Amino acid sequence: MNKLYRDLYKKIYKIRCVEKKISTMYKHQEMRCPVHLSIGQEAVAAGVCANLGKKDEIISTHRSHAHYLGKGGNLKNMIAELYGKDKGCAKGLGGSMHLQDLDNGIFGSVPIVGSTIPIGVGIAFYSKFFLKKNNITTIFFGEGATEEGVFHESINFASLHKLPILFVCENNLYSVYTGLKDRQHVNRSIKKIVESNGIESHTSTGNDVLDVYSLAKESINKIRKKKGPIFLEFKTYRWLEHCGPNWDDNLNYRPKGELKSWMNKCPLKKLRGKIFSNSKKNNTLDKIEKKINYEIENAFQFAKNAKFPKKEILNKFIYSN
Ligand SMILES: Cc1ncc(C[n+]2csc(CCOP(=O)(O)OP(=O)(O)O)c2C)c(N)n1
Ligand SMILES: [Mg+2]
Repeated sequence: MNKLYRDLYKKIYKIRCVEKKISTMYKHQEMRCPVHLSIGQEAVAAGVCANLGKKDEIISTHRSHAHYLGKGGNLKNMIAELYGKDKGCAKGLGGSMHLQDLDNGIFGSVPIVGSTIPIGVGIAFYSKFFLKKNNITTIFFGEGATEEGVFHESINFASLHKLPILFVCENNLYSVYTGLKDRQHVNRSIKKIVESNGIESHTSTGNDVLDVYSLAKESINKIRKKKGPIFLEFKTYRWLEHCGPNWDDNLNYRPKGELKSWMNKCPLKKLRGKIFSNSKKNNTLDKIEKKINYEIENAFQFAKNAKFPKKEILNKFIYSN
């Protein structure tokens, strides 16, 4: 099987299965942090991160599992974080919305909507002008964050200083329960807004990982040639509730049939379809899946067996005493 297909399949399958497992295990009430699952949106994280090197940095939001895993974050430490254990990637003090793994270029995630955008711009500024590194910073955010003032200040600054940033907006049509039409003028185009700041911008479908991969590859190559920031908007859709492990189609905030039509565009099924039309060797996928399933089981065991942090560290990682 084509190596690219195999790598992308590994990423998408892993993200999907980790989140499905979180959704099942959450009901046992041992993970006590809120969880924002991105089942249905995996292709964006997988396709973008497949183009990034270990030292390229990413920064993410409340919905960060896919970005963390796509970028190669340590799975055991992620699950331990969700269980609030001392082996967690934020020492068990942060939970699902505070994932980080500096060894793999995962600077962090923060749940304040829009807040990570200027932080990402700061990382890129420091990297370009002080460290003089040739790496790029990818900032993931939802379309809701583009309604925050800080987004507009950040893109202006990034453009002015030609910073090596890939802005990735996952437009899943909703901010909590409020759809786009109740939040934005019908003619509002995020792409045009960003373009008007002098930044090359593209809008694309976000459920075909090969499309995401190609657009991200082309954009990242341009950024590496020091041409400044690029903005990508991917149209995608979250299947489960905004926050929590359940389906919420009974709440009626989505038009009838909308969820089903997006489930028909499942990123995992789409990629499987492409792999099978190009190769008959299904046993390669079976092997990949087995290995990942085993890794996930191990990570949950690791998290459950780990200890809770000691009380003494509670005040240790804050700015003021
Ligand atoms: C500044 C701020 N306002 C409101 C919230 C509450 N909140 C948490 S997630 C969210 C929705 C954000 O929507 P979007 O950026 O589209 O991301 P999505 O949840 O769709 O991935 C909101 C309003 C918050 N965390 N921070
Ligand atoms: Mg959204």
